[in-house]
Amino acid sequence: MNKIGIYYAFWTHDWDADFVPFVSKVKGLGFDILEVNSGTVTRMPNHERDRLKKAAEEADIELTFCIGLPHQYDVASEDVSIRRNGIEFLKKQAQMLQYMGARELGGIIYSSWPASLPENADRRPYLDRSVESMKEVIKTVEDCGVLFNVEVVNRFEQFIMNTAAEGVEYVERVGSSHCKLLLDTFHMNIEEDSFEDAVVLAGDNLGHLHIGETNRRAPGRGRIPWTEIASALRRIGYQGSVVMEPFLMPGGEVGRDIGVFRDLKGDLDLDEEAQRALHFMRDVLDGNGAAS
Ligand SMILES: [Mn+2]
Repeated sequence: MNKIGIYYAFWTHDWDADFVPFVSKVKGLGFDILEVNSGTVTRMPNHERDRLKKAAEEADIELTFCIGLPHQYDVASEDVSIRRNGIEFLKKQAQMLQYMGARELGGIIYSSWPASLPENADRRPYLDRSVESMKEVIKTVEDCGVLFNVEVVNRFEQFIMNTAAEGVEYVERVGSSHCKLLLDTFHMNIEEDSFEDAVVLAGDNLGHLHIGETNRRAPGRGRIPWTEIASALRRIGYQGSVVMEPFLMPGGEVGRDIGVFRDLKGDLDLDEEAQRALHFMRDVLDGNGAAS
């Protein structure tokens, strides 16, 4: 059975937050996982990390980590000093995961976010530099016994990989079982010809899954073909985490960076909505026909 989680920023306007209160919140709602921002935890002093780790252990909530690297840490940059800073930052994140007793980190960890290709530039040199940087980072990731999942995102947010096929090519070039793919249904909806084919193509390289509707509502409110996705996940024997990343509220850093410019929340109670989506996904992943 897949563990199901939710990203804390469903409830926040800022990326930096105290994650401890979210541990008991998601536990109370019935989730297995709380996904948090790894940049924040990497910058935390150890006594704050200890507080978060203890809260998660006591609640039996797994912490997973996510980040879109800021431009000063772009490991695909033409500027060697920016690449070096990014490589060192990612190594620190691997060490943070090990310290936290956590298993995995995902996101745009292969370049920066958001980013577009400069006019008339060739994508390949960025890809090549990214692979070289990740090959160095992944040695530390292996030493720490953790997993880095590169997130395939849509063309409006990144240019290095937009499809599962490009993601598979990337992780095969990195060539470590500690580097896998993160697919996200929101991005897949824009770029993939077929959800099923993309999941099957990812196969054993799929390390983590983000879920959300086409407009980033919580699962079960829109047009994403959940039964098709769940059946593809069963076909590849996917045992990894399934983490929802809904964003309903405009405003703050989160609203700005995610592009939430209208109120998608309306009269919804956020906790009830998260719990509804959790039950919906449990049903879908269990293969129950009730969800379509
Ligand atoms: Mn995502």
